[in-house]
Amino acid sequence: MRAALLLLAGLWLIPLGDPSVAAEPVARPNIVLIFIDDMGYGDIGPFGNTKLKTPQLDKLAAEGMKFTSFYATPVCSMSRACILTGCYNARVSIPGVLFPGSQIGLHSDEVTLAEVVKQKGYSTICIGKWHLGHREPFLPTKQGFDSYFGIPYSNDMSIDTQHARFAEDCVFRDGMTEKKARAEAIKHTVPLMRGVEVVEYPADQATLTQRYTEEATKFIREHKADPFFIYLPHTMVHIPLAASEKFRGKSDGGLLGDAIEELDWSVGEIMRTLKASQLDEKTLVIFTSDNGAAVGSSAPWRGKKASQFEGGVREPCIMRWPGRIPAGTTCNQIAGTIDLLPTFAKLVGVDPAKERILDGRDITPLMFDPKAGPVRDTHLYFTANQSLAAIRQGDWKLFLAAPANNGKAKKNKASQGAKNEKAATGAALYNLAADPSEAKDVAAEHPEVVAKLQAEAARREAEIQEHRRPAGQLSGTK
Ligand SMILES: [Ca+2]
Repeated sequence: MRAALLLLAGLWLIPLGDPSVAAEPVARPNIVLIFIDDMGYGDIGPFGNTKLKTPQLDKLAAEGMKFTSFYATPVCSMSRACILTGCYNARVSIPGVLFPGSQIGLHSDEVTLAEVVKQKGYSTICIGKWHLGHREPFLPTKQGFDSYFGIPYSNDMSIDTQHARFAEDCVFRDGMTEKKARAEAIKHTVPLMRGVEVVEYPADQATLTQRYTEEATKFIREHKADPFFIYLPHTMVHIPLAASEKFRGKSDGGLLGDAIEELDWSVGEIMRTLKASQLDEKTLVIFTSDNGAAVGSSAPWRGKKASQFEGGVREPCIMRWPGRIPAGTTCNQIAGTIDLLPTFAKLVGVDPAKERILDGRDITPLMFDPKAGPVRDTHLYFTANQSLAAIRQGDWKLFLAAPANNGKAKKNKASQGAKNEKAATGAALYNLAADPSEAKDVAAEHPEVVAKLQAEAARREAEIQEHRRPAGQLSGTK
């Protein structure tokens, strides 16, 4: 009936699987996006871990959809650029990792996830590790988030002694003073910020997961009536690992296990709060990670953090939205963090591609139908230096050359996964269906596939270089 009325009005309704889903053009769910740092594919129960207890994530997966070909990138900042802009990091000129001395950040002209949903009146908050520029013009509150609470970059870094802006009531811990903070940058000692000001230094990392969770649940309770978007890029499980007293020493997986089990608890608290607020059915919850395991497990894939093998970039991902995403299902199609922006845009009813090229695609067809065909059959693997290292098309994956040096990220002890790449030299072709662990280079047997993928890679990289957009610069710097 509704379709007929729309037809009479001159509109055409494209059926997408279940017609009751397709007939609802704009759903405007609340969105909670949980983005773990350095957690690998094999680190949690739903994706095969048998050692750690992750009952809340097991439940999330049982009530939602697991994605088994969900791509992020090898390291932190570039991964955040992808998830927030819907583009490969090379298109928005964000390198692998930014540092406390970095003068750049995500360009203010980029339209972030928060700015997309803001157009439809969403309340937005960023809680956790930002890592897209710590200088004031680049912070979350300048990129569409109403508020921000978290650390500006990785927890193994140090304070920007020159530019940190301390709140009047900043809590200085461990005998620290502003004078001492300005005098020396100490590794593994980072500021905790609210808005654009430092509110605690050094941040008490053992309680961050707990405090981020409290911030998120408070936000949910306070925004029951509005649509909202919570972006929760956790500080854990990047090294130095930490867990609160309640979880420390409790898991069978050392401090990493404790931290992961605390993150699982955090997911449970958020779900409990959504239910108590009667927002369960109105909320899309997404759980994923920014790159492969640093100290944990990327099993069954080859490689870990910083690698372009699947273990560096293919992440556990769970999406739950009762009544919309079929429960207990799995999607094996190619998808990834770059697809979230066009997907959110579709869900809230915004056209994000009007003035800019996006690399991601709307993956709602995958979310709503586990039998759906591919939305995009190609994925590009960019390096920290923003060059193209590999391309996947369908089941074929071609390394264009020896996997590139992942730049500064390699210096990080947590990035030792890069070592695992050494075996691959020159162009190498893998069939991910027949050989998911990328053990056997079959380039010599399939020269026509190599040639086709090389041509496609060259075409795609040339397009991105041609339409590349700059990173944000501080005024007065180049
Ligand atoms: Ca990371």
